[in-house]
Amino acid sequence: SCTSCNSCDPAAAELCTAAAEADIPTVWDRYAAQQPQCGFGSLGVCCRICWKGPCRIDPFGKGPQRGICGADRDTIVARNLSRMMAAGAAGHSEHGRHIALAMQRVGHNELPAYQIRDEAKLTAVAKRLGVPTEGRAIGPIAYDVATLTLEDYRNQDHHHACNWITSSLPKKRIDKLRALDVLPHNIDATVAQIMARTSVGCDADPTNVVLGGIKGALADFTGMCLATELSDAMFGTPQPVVTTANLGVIRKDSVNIAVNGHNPLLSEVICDVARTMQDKAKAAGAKDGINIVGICCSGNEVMLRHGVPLATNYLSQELAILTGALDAMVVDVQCIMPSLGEVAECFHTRLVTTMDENKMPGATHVSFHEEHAEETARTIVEMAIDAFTLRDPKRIRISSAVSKAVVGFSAEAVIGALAKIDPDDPLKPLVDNIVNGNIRGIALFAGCNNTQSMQDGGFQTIAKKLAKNNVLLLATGCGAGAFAKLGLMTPEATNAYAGDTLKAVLTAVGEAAGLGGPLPMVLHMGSCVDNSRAVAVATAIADRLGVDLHELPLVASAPEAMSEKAVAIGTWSVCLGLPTHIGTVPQVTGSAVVTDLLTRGAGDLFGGYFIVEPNPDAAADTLLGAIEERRRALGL
Ligand code: BF8
Ligand code: SF4
Repeated sequence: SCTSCNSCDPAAAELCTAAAEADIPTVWDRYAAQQPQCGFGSLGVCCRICWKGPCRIDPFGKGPQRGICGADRDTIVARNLSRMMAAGAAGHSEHGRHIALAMQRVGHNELPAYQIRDEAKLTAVAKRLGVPTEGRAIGPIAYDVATLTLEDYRNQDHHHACNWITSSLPKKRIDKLRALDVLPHNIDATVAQIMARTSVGCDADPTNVVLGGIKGALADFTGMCLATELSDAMFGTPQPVVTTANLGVIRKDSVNIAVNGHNPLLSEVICDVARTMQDKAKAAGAKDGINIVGICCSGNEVMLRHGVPLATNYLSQELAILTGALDAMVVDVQCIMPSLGEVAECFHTRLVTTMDENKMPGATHVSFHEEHAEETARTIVEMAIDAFTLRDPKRIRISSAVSKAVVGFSAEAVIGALAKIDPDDPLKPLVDNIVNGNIRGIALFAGCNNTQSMQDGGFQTIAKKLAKNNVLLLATGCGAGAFAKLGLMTPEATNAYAGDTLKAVLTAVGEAAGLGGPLPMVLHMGSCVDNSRAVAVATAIADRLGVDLHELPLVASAPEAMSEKAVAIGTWSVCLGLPTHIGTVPQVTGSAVVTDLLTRGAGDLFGGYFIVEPNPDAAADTLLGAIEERRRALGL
């Protein structure tokens, strides 16, 4: 590891040195410049909700204990937290709406760049939602599924919960959430209501405010389910594929184009168009043609569906440009560092923004709309080819860091692999091995990178310890990016780190599925939006056992949670009944009421609760303890 960049990714250490030499600040330099960070903000006791403020509560009890309007620390912390959940829900649900609107038009044959590539998935989704399929063409089915999906953004009857949440969870869980009045009836209305009730002079009861936020977190889950499932129908459901990860995937003799952000509507078409423009790139001198690489969740999306190599995850996105060989970085929405323009200006790299609502200083904006998707993608690829000819060979620093990664474990892929062992009852081998203890439990790794901790470090430590103790590991988002870069999504990692009984199960399933060896130690389920895939597997297991989700030996961990989206995800994970670890200290500890609600009270209401533990080794022990406690309660 390198102290100046605080990462356990070897590529980060390598390229941070390049940044220092070129005097280009990175995220770690800016982190250092921000120290010490504001204590009031860190505790969540700073309020800027109205212009009488900002107000802040003295955490030591000596100074002011109320804001000017009279709000106390609990109200302030609860409001700030709920607004983060609303923002997270808005992010994922906007992404979902974008996909649903596109699918409606695909259904009417209005978008030549897009098709329904996975008709079986669309049919399955339609059946789940109650859309008729018998004897119908795929176009009208797609139109109806998309229209019903958009009802989740439009319905005004608050007795009717969103279609996508009620069709994605065990009935017992839905009943529990309904009884607690936290089931969203309309994603947009839920987000708007959180903003309204947390405005100056409204909801001041901290528990009530947080319960409002929880409905927003469940709206986030709803948006996530629909975004994932409709994306699969349009772009294909991931199946296992062997690829590579880390900055070494950027090649000297290729036009390198990074897709960074989240929405596959853009990155899919870039991949399609690039395939048709290889000759043009070669004619410009790139003898290996065009090389698309991924960053963050756009990277995860195209990695799982097409085996596109993953360049890196959130915290080292600037370093991709520092290789001096990245010709264009194309971005859409979310988790794109505003610093990229400045870094790109130091190189020949073209930074291209594409969404009219997400522009950045230092970028060229190429406005993306689905009806002209191919044309737009061609313009962008041409910009990259032009930029390639402007490279400065003296500044090229191809990284040696690259790992093999076996990825693509959608719920369908996992069940498909299990079906090779028992075609009549695919879940049986998994359930049997959980019951007999060969697999102690399942852990989902999710979430971001955060400068508060060593990049990728917590993921690595916790995963190795859980695998050694025979816990089956799933991952999404930048957590999955960490594992891919570090070589932990390989059969070799299974052989090296998994406990004996887990190894035996992964080997039996991997061999039956024709992978010629064990499944990887960590199964890559996709981007952040694809966290719903893990819930789909859990729901299938719960339904088969006739139990609710909180009874399963299932835990989640986000060692480096950072974004508002992660706040929403962590919260719904708790509300679905999972012990949910976060390794970064959330901005709520200024309120004992809110902290207690999240770490204890939630357990009584939902069965799930937050575990805050920055030390990865201790976090692994706590998660193992939670798994064993659930096993005992089930009599296992
Ligand atoms: O949605 S894990 S840093 S890139 S928020 Fe962002 Fe966090 Fe990465 Fe993907 Ni998710
Ligand atoms: Fe201060 Fe109250 Fe205004 Fe917040 S809402 S800034 S606590 S006066």
